[in-house]
Amino acid sequence: MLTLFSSDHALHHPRTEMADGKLVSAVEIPSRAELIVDAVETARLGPIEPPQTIEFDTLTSVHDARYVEFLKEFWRAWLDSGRDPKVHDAFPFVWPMHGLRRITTRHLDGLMGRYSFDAGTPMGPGTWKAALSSAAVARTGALRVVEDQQPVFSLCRPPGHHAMPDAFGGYCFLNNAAIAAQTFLDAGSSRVAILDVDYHHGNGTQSIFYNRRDVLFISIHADPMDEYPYFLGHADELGAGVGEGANLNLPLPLGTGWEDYKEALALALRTVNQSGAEALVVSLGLDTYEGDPISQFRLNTLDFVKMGAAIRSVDKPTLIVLEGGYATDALASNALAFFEGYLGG
Ligand code: SP5
Ligand code: ZN
Repeated sequence: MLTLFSSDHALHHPRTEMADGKLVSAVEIPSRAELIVDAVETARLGPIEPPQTIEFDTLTSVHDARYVEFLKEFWRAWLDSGRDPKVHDAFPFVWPMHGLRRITTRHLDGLMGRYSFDAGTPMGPGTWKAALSSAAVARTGALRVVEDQQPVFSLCRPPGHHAMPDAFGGYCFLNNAAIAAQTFLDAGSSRVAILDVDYHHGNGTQSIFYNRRDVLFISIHADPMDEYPYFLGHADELGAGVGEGANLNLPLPLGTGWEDYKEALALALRTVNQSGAEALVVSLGLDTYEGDPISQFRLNTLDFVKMGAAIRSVDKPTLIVLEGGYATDALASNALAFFEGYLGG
């Protein structure tokens, strides 16, 4: 199996994040990707290649152009506005909630609020370049699936599935899975399915395609009544307009283990199989692991073998896109376990 990877991911290296009323150590850190790429190499899963460059127009096929421009110019604007260049992690702290106006201000704090939805996603000097490389890894992955008619692993970092059409959050800036799905459509697929197995609901991916029927979005995740991102990912969100019926959320209780998870996965896979989709994008989060530091599902390493095998039963051109997963001591073995199951040992 081909793996796509860009060392530019390391340009995004947050040190802190906001949690529990404190600045705590960031969990979405470069070692995540390094551990996985080392494991792919050591296990000889196949070639590891860098992505092609990605065009601005590709990004704006799923994101608002002014949002992308904001990301691109952010650090320059931070410095130009006289902020301390030694401050490594920038956070928004004010948002245009209902009753306030969703305008793009001159002041950077207003702009940051306009283009984000949480305070848990640090931005630094290299964030844009890293996010751009991650999107390129996803897009090139989809192109290679089309070209080679073989499954491909896009080892994306930073992750993407929380990134909204016009807002960053959840450690995500550009929606890699959405860019991959759009790439399949642009390459001739009439319909694409996205299966999101990250522990957290993929609110960004859902939002991008919510009014469309050419992309089916299916997500298995911790019940947002009890878990981030709280405000999307509930079972009654079915899609809207012509997209009604093309969105399926399967929220599960905190503490869910494989016995219950596999039932939801079976339903999700039946739905993919019956969808008429001509390609599959898997948003692979490894944060469903029992030892994940910010998550509360109970899958173990052997369960990832079963997950990989189950997903492989889908007979469609498939791209696997990395999302979350923060248990650095187990990321390599969990990723390899998934691919052991997926590639058939
Ligand atoms: C891609 C992805 O997995 N993003 C996840 C974003 C989660 N952000 C909220 C994290 C809140 C963690 N709070 C943990 C408290 C532990 N005491
Ligand atoms: Zn996650």
